[in-house]
Amino acid sequence: MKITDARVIVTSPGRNYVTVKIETTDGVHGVGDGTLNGRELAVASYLEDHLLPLIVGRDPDDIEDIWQMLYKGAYWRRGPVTMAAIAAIDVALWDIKGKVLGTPLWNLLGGRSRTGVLVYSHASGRRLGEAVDKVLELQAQGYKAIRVQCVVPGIEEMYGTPHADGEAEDATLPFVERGWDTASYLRFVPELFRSVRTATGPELQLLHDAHHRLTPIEAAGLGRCLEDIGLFWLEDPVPAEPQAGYRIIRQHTTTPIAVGEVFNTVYDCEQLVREQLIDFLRMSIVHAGGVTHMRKVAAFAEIYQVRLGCHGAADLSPVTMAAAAHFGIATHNVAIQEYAPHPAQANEVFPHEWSVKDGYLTPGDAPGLGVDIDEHLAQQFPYARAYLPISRRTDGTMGSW
Ligand code: KDG
Ligand code: MG
Repeated sequence: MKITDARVIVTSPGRNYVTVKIETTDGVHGVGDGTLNGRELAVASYLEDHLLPLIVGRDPDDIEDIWQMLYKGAYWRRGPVTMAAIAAIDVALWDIKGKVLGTPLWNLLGGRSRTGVLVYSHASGRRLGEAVDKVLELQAQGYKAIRVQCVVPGIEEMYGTPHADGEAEDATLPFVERGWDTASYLRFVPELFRSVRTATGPELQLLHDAHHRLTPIEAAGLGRCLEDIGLFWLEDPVPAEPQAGYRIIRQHTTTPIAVGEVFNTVYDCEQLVREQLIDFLRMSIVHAGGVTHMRKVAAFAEIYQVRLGCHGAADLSPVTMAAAAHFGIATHNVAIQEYAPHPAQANEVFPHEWSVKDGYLTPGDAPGLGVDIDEHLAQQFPYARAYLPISRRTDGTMGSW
């Protein structure tokens, strides 16, 4: 079997997605996601101009060899653009292998470790009461784990919460700056979670994303304040470039810590995992080199009792969610999967077998990934340039988004 054609499809059914479709001499095709929110065309060019010409004519069975060729052959290794592009090809090759062998991806990864992958959904509000109501609504729908974000009084627009006009937080054009005030945030979050916990009772798993906004000592204090809530995790408390900062958080609180949605190779998490400075790793198949690399990340983390809770915002396409479902079913140390529903048109462009029911994600039994792209429909949604925002603190300095 040989690869006969490989192309990139950029489409925007509600938001931008970059997809690779690989065709073979056997008439079987595979799909992979390479979406990098706000930088989609960089990945599309990397694929079209540099990687796809290298794979046409190769045997799609040799996934590991192709992965090594794409990773090492660039000389310039790692980075989000490179690793998303490699991931798109890698996942499409796993899809092809499953289809050729007539078996779902989870079966190629060692079979089932569980019957369903626990997911967490997002509850958010512009006011505390609204956020609590949303949590109760999702709990009633069967979700067993819910991430809670709420606009902090005094900060008008912020990460993970609806805008004043009711629209969900998203990448936009033009590029926007949002306000940020750490002191108000640190005062408000414990109050938010006390109200949520009182309303939900003890069993619901609660999560929160600080989205890289704090310093280590601020994060340590917040973690300590939230200990009686029993959070499932506090995510991205500090930016993860200086990783030793996580030692400070660890020394002060038992609130579990999740990090890593912006990581793209095992080297980005090596110290955090080896020193057991975190509890959950958020790396995802699309941003970390595909199934081939994420298997190695998971195996490494397992040795140190670090579990996976992969990134799954709606900017990761339904193709990545399919891959995550198979990976989560097969991989022993996957603890949870983020799940944010995709726009309705995206579900039409990417028809899929995976589903979420009663708080669990299952991949379905179709061979390969069980997801496809309707190319004709995709053409009706042209790419629309959009940027994630950035935050600016009350004193006028630039902060992290
Ligand atoms: O594109 C960036 C988003 O995916 C990210 O901001 C979402 O932090 C996020 C999360 O935890 O889902
Ligand atoms: Mg996050």
